[in-house]
Amino acid sequence: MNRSIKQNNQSRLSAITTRPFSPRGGFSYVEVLLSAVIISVLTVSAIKLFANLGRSTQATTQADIAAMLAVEMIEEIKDRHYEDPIAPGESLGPEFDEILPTRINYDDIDDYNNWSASPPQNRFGQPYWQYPDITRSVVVSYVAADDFTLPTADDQDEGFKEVIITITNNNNTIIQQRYVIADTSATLPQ
Ligand SMILES: [Ca+2]
Ligand SMILES: [Ca+2]
Repeated sequence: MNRSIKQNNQSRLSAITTRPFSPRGGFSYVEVLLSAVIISVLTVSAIKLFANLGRSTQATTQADIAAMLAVEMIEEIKDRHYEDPIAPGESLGPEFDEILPTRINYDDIDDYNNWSASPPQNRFGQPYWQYPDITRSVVVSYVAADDFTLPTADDQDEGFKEVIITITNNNNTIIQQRYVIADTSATLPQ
């Protein structure tokens, strides 16, 4: 405590207590009481701070898990063909022989359209039991070549598929990620 503050405190305290400030530098009764209040206020603040930090850490962890699940899914999807190699031009979704409880037979991007699993599972159908309340969903659609924000007319394929991956926890969306994947097999006009 510097001298000016000490002097200010002394004059203020002397107005509310009959006990004089100790000239030897010791705490008067009121000063100790004030310190106790300050310590107690600080303690309460610290408790609130740690409580908030706890919530923040939980939210961060959940966001991290959601981001990880979304990245895992898009990594898997972008490794698939743009179109089904056996039945190109079919409607969006898995082909007849690919409809299983798992994604094991998915071989093109739009096979993932309307895929959803809770808890999320890997490609082979192994559930991630550590995330029982989390749902991972995918929607695939065609977007216009000249404006990726617009769907194509009549689900025409203009060479771009939009993939939206949504991660929810008890129906609350944690993250939603949108990707546009181009048909790199398409030949450019000469
Ligand atoms: Ca397919
Ligand atoms: Ca397909």
